[in-house]
Amino acid sequence: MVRNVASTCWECASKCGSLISVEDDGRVSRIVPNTKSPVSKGAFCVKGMRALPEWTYHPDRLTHPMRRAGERGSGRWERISWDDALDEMADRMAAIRGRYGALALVGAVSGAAFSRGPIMALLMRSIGSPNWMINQDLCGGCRAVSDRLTGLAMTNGEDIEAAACILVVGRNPMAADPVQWMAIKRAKARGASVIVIDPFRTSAADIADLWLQPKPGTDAAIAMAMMQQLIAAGRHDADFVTRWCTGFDALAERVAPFTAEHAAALTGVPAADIVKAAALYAAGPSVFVSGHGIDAASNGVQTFRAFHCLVAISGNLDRAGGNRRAKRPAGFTTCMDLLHDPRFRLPKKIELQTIGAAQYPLWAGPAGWQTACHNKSVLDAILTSVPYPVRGMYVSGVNIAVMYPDTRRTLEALRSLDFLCVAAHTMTPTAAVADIVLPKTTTLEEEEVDVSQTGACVTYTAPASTRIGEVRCDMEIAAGLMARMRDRGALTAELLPWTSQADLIRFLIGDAEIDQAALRRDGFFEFPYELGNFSAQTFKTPSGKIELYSSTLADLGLDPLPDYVRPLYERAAGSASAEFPLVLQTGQREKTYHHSRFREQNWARKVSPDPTIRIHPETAAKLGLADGAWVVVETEAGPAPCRLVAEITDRTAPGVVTTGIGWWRPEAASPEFAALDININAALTYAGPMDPMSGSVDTRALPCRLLVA
Ligand SMILES: Nc1nc2c(c(=O)[nH]1)N[C@H]1C(S)=C(S)[C@@H](COP(=O)(O)OP(=O)(O)OC[C@H]3O[C@@H](n4cnc5c(=O)[nH]c(N)nc54)[C@H](O)[C@@H]3O)O[C@H]1N2
Ligand SMILES: Nc1nc2c(c(=O)[nH]1)N[C@H]1C(S)=C(S)[C@@H](COP(=O)(O)OP(=O)(O)OC[C@H]3O[C@@H](n4cnc5c(=O)[nH]c(N)nc54)[C@H](O)[C@@H]3O)O[C@H]1N2
Ligand code: SF4
Ligand SMILES: [Mo]
Repeated sequence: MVRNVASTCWECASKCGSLISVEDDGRVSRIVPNTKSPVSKGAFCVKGMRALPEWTYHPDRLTHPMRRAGERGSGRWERISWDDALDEMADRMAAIRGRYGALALVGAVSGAAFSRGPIMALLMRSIGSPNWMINQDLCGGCRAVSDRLTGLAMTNGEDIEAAACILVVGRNPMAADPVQWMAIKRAKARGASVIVIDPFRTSAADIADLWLQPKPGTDAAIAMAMMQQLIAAGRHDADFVTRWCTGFDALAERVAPFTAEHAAALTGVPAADIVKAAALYAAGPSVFVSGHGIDAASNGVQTFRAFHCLVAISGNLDRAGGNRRAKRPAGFTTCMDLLHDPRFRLPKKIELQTIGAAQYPLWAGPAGWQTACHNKSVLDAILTSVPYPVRGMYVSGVNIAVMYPDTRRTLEALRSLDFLCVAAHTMTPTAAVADIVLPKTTTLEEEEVDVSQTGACVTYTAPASTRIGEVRCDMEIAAGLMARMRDRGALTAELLPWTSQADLIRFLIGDAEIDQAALRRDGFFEFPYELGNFSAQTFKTPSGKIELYSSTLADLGLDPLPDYVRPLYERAAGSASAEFPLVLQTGQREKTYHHSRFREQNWARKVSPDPTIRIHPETAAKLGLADGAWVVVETEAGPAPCRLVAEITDRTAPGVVTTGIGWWRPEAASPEFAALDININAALTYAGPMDPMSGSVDTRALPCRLLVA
């Protein structure tokens, strides 16, 4: 008898509602979208439908713990029991802790949005180390820092359904977020206007009423000009500004020189289009849909500050058709809440030693967004012992070797550790250099409860499939390690009090008024919330208001007002040189893959067999490049070249070349599985320059050149 389970796909942050068919043997045979989900409304993607079950039941799935049996990266492993794996992990971590101190141990995950984030953070804190790495400096770091500084708390709360105007900036929803993409298409069909700002002609640009194609990294000038237009025409929301914002006069003065003509000169977008964009946006309600295209950049926080101030002065915060602030049922603890909860913290003097907290206090350490480390500084610490030695690492939920810039240096750092343990689903380039590899559950085998902003409801992910082999989830691994560190007298504090995922979920739900039977039956539970309750749900800034002028930035000696900061390729001395004349964009999402995941799957490799780089016909002609030819890509500051396949298309601008991310080949013979060859991060530097507010480096707008391979 087939069992039907309502669940939520957790393969990405879109959190689509799913209906899962489970066979008698406990295996999942079918996954379809749940049209009743208020989050996704029937949206879904091939990763959730096909890649996730194939990953779960793939013959290459890691099914038992393994210990390295040869040199690092030799590919020789021996099967060991969980007891042996956890005992060895505890012995080696306790030894490092004894010799160098707890701070020499670091955890690594992708971020705090999944429960494995706080589990890792609280595990490391219990051991006495505030150090855990997240890859968010390469992801949504700039928007998060800006959002917090400005006081909006609006990430993911786009109310596209009720918007009259949708402003899409640096986002490719068709590939990255089907929930958003379906919502935009529905809004468009009912007559909403769509503005897209993107150097690349995306599918969203194809359906837009207005497509602005700026030079990469120049978007802040458009936002500044849109504010200038609104303020000059008196079309900003003066009541909202007076009641809830500080620093409006200073902002008005700052944006005054940003006439449409001035912005046009900076961005290459016609002034008339900027005027039109401002007029469409002013006739709201308008929703700002932003993406990675303007994040992960050394001017990223200032770019987001400009757009966030635009949202604020137009009164589009927390109103129907605007950007909703984060909501949760009273009594519910989110993963982010857990990280900041004083009951689960180390003493401040220890947390202040978090790697990177001194240089980037808005990002790393106790006052940082997710309290994590600054990643690049951790890699430096491993290689140089500055500010102190880092000798051991436990990685779960991130493929560091492929996804961080400068693959060679990242691998060098990982290989030089005294101890590295990696939890993964298949052998990855990161796991390949570990001492111990642990087999992880997939999200078909795990239970998660979370709050979705998109649908303002609690979502439930059911452990639908029976587990394959001896796989364990993060909470179980952490609990096993906690017990062993306790036995060895190697715990500083008891900050991870749960021993099962069910315990943790009970804690997160707390005393929130949630019908848990309905949540588990339907895969979601909607809760009532209020919009615009600014007196009750206050702004978390020093002034208690939305800070157009940021007092925190002023205190740190940084620019308290948003501004246009030129992109790297215009800032670097001698760039735009004959040597590196092109501008490289990385990270463009593909429907088939999630970052470096699913590369072992034949169907995906058929759809997308090789990493491509998109080149305008004029640029290709100048370089004598043919469609389908392998090209060598070098960036000006990058450590080494990589190889990609030329795809000639007029969707990109002349001189701007665009590639994806996450390439490696599981079947490749080298220990790095081709991550040093066809992975764009092999050609990128992680050295900076860095955003002074978030510590992010540029993963786009990089001076580069192409050579025929
Ligand atoms: N299928 C799939 N979906 C995913 C992922 C995946 O790997 N695969 N990853 C998920 C994750 S973690 C993330 S962070 C998101 C990322 O997804 P998105 O936020 O959509 O980010 P990107 O695809 O990197 O880039 C979006 C757009 O930004 C544009 N862009 C580049 N530079 C600039 C610029 O200077 N200005 C402007 N205005 N636009 C620019 C690019 O041309 C691109 O069209 O996707 C998520 N969804
Ligand atoms: N140059 C460049 N670099 C980038 C980007 C870019 O645009 N350009 N994008 C950046 C962005 S936005 C992001 S979010 C990062 C993504 O970087 P990663 O988070 O490293 O990307 P994934 O490939 O999804 O890696 C997940 C890995 O964790 C393992 N894993 C262990 N436990 C779990 C689990 O419980 N669930 C899952 N799903 N996996 C687990 C998986 O086996 C897999 O190997 O890359 C960043 N790097
Ligand atoms: S977009 Fe795809 S991978 Fe992401 S939650 Fe939805 S179905 Fe899963
Ligand atoms: Mo991301």
